[in-house]
Order: sequence, then C-alpha cells, then structure tokens
Amino acid sequence: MKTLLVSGALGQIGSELVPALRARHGADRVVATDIRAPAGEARDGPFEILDCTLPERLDAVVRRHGVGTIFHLAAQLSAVAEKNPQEAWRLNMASLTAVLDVARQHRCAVFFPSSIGAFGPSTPRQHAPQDAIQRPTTIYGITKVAGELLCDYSVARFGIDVRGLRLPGLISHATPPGGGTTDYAVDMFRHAVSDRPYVCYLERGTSLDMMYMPDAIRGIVELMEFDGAHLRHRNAFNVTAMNFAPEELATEIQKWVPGFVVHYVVDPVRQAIAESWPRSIDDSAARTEWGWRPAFDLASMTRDMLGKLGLTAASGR
Ligand code: VAH
Repeated sequence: MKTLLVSGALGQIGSELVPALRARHGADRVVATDIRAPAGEARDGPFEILDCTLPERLDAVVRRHGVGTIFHLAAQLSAVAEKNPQEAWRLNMASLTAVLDVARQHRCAVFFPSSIGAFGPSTPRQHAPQDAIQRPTTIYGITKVAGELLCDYSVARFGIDVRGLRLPGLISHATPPGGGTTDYAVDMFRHAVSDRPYVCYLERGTSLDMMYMPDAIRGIVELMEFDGAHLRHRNAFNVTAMNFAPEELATEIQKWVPGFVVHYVVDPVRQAIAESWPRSIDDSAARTEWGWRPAFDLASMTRDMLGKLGLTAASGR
C-alpha cells in the first residue's frame, strides 16, 4: 500500500499534519522528512533527513518508502523570505520543481500550500474572489503564484493529481512562531500564558483572515481525499475561517487572562507585507466544490489555544 510523505515535517503545519495523518493511516504509512533531525518524532514513525531541493535525494526516499502522495510543506514564510529574497526563491522554487518532477515520474499526488500572500495590492481588498488578479509584492507571494501556476501546469501537461489551498494566517500551539507575518497571533498567546506583556509588530486595525490549525489540517486532508474528477479549481482554493485585527485577538485573550497587556511597536517591513494582502478572501469555491467548512471561530480558537498552552481555566480541567 502506498505511503504518504510530508516535507517540512517539523514546521508549523507539518508538526500537526504528520500526527493527524499517522492517526488516520497508521504511523508506518507516513514518512516525515525535514532538513534537520527531529527531537522526538522519530519514535512515532518513519523519518528521513531530506533536502527536498535535491531531486535525486527526494527520488531515493520516494522509491525507498513507496510514496504515493507528497504533502510539500517545506518553504520559507513571508517575513523571513524578505530578508534574503534570492535564497527564498531558490528554496521555495527548487523544492517545488523537484517535488513535481519526482511526482511525475512516480505518479504521486501532491498537496501544495499556497497562501493569501499569493494576492497583492491590486487584488480586491474585501472578499478577494477565487479567480482574481495576483500581483503580489513580496518574494514569498511571487513564489506562491509561480507555484500555483507550476502545479496547474503539471495537472494539465502531465496529468499529475496536484491540489492546493490558499491558506490564511495559521494559529497553532505546537511550534513557536516561524518567520511569518501573521505569527504575531501565535506569539501573543504564548506571552499571555507566561504572564508577559506582548509587543505587537502590526498596528491596530490590521485585519487579516486567519484559521486555527485543526481546521487547516482537516481542510488539507478533506481536499486530498475528495474525488478529484469533481474539482473545477485545483491550485489553489481560497479557504478562511475568521478575520481579526491584533487588538481584537488581545481582547478575546483578556477574557481569560485579564491582566494581559499588548503594546504596539510597528515593524514597517511586516506591516507593509500585511497591508499588501487582501483584508479578506471569498472561499465560496472551496465550500461549493468540496464542502469546506471551518469549525473554529475567534472565541472557540482562543479557548482551545489557551488550554493547549497550559492555561488551566481554559483547559476545562
Ligand atoms: C506568513 N503564515 O505569514 C504565513 C501565511 C497568510 C500568511 O502565508 O507568511
């Protein structure tokens, strides 16, 4: 029986996708890979140290494990990418082209995580449509648009089953912030549960679409298991769950941590990145074509996040 490979398995999405896939398919059928060795995950199932920008290395792992589906998560996120755009382009594009080439040779299905960062200032600001102009002004967004185009080309030209999601900001408890623009939300929770004031690098009023990681993981799994013959779009579907500005998240957290304080010291680079993205996106295509529905909103995410980060009052214990 074919196995599933996750690249970037130690990252924000991979840290929760690998356990979810192993619970669904069995630990031995999910091969976790990353550029660095894991702390403890190796005991939970197969792990390979893999630089997935090297096609011959990726090909060897796919052959060794009989891989049938690749969840390609390895990439640099928006803020860290702007610090070295040449390296971001190399890593994000060389890894994706290697994955698509190996998938073509071995007839693997592929999941590709795009982002609302694939849109730019000329995209409609509110409820950005599924089919909209994509002129991002960040190197991260440029790699995501190029990636979407490469993925759809691979579907049309080589008949590979490639599917993707334009994910909003993701909030999760399992890993620390990883160089994204929306990672302030993850950091705010971590400061609140450790009784530290938080200095937010985005200014009040910077509303962005967001999603709790359990919803993102379920969306990835449901999209990849859906009958592809009925998909009109593939790379990539707009999906969202909620929309908030930093002060709205702070207010929700303060309902559980009354003394929590947030200060605002704007980082012009990350503020400019956030302002280049649409304020909200329209995910009706995902809802119509494969039944996407988020389960968490701001209030339920906040309670679950604080509980998982150890705040007893929110953990229901
Ligand atoms: C980032 N978390 O901030 C990612 C995401 C929409 C944002 O793509 O770069």
